[in-house]
Amino acid sequence: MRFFLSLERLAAKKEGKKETGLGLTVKKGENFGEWYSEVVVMGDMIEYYDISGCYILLPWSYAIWDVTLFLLSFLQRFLDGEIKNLGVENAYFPLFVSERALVTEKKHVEGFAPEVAWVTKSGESALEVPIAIRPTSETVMYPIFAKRIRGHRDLPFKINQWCNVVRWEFKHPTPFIRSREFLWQEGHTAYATKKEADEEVYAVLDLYRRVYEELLAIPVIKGVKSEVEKFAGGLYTTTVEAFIPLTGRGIQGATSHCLGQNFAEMFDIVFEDEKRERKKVWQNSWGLTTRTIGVMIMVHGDDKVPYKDVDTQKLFDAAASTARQLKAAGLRVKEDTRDNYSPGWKYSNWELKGVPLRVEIGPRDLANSQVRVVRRDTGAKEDVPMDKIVDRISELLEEIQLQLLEKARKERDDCIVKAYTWKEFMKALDDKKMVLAPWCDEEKVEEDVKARTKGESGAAKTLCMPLDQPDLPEGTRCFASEKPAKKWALWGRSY
Ligand code: 86X
Repeated sequence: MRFFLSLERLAAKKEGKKETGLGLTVKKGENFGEWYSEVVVMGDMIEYYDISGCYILLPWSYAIWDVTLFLLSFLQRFLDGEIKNLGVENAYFPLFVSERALVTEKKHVEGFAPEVAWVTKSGESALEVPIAIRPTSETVMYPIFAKRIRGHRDLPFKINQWCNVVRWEFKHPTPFIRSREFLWQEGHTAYATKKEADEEVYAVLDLYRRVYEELLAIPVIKGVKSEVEKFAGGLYTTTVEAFIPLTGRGIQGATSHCLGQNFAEMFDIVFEDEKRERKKVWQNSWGLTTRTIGVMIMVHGDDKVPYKDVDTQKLFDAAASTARQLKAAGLRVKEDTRDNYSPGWKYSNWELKGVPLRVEIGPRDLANSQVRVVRRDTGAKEDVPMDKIVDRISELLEEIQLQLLEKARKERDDCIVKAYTWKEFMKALDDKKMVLAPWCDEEKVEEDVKARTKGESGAAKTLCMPLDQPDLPEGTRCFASEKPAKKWALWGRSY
């Protein structure tokens, strides 16, 4: 799979579209990689950059990230609001990490080292000590945790930050999905007891599920990562896993870790408990990134480029008044008053960008005091009296959101297959499915499955052990080792 088009070709395509009114040149189902590249560029979401793996997030896609804040703050201050509801405060830590801090926790940096980007010069002179750019902020934050946490009254200690991070990846980059710089929120918390830490891990995981399901209309599976796939610096890792039906790949949506006491040990984050005994804190960390935007495009994007033409009419006043009412009701509205494009071209353009509802106002509508509302998902059209637009449009948006989620969930569920034997497992993988299989939960067997499935499209791995476990009758055997099965694991190829 290649997600790459040359800058020149992309530019030519963009120009070509403007001149000829042509839409996407490839269908989602025919060449998914190329389709994705075209959508993110022609939909005005991404601009390429002269450093490989770096992308400009244009307002149209950045708005999703913003909206994940705004809409939610609108709908009870969602992600940021909910994080604050968990008692976590926002702060901002530096972009740069000293080498000394970075290597404090060896296990954590081990394996990641090749991905760390370093600043080695200022102007022409070499820096005395090179400085790393944060790939994640454990090593930036935890010295401060150690300093500020003294006694049990300082706990829990809960910090979140919205920021950029840099990981110099060498795998093929893909806009939003895998870029060398990306945006995220990273939450870092410290507790006196494991029980409190455990509770937060799952509270945050459910918050992430809600971001996917309630905001982006993407079904996810909550689960625990295997020992092989977990974050090595922590105790256990939980995940929300999404699925891209067309490529048959799972994708990690967000992650919530219990770090245990490893970092407390390394960074000496200790407190005096009620009995004046020195204790190490229990820590969590959790993050959700702009990858969410890529998953949304991959799951809900389509080939729709309509070309219906109507008379060009300038009914700006009616349009402005409609937009004003909708905005006052808290809806996001874009008035397209460009008169150098035909209505048909403009419809195509907004379809491509994925706007869920289009409101058209023509002379006939004006005469009848109505507007025409067109749903993107079903294509359904209806005439709505002007004095009912706010209520009706709010209702429609709600309906679209629910139907998108249900449609994506059904499509995802159709791609989950239960396999009890190696043969069934391989068949399902070949059919681009995710596989739910009884497993002995042994690391060696997991590595073995990876090795045996290695091929052109990448090895299969455990995506998670779903929290929601089907029945596992006594005597069920592992699909791979035929040893007694301990749990159901979800397997698949992934991003
Ligand atoms: C793991 C762990 C954790 C806070 C999260 O997943 C959520 C938010 N952090 C991140 N991870 C690394 O620790 C890491 C470290 C280095 Cl040095 C690196 F270059 C890349 C990394 N990638 C992931």
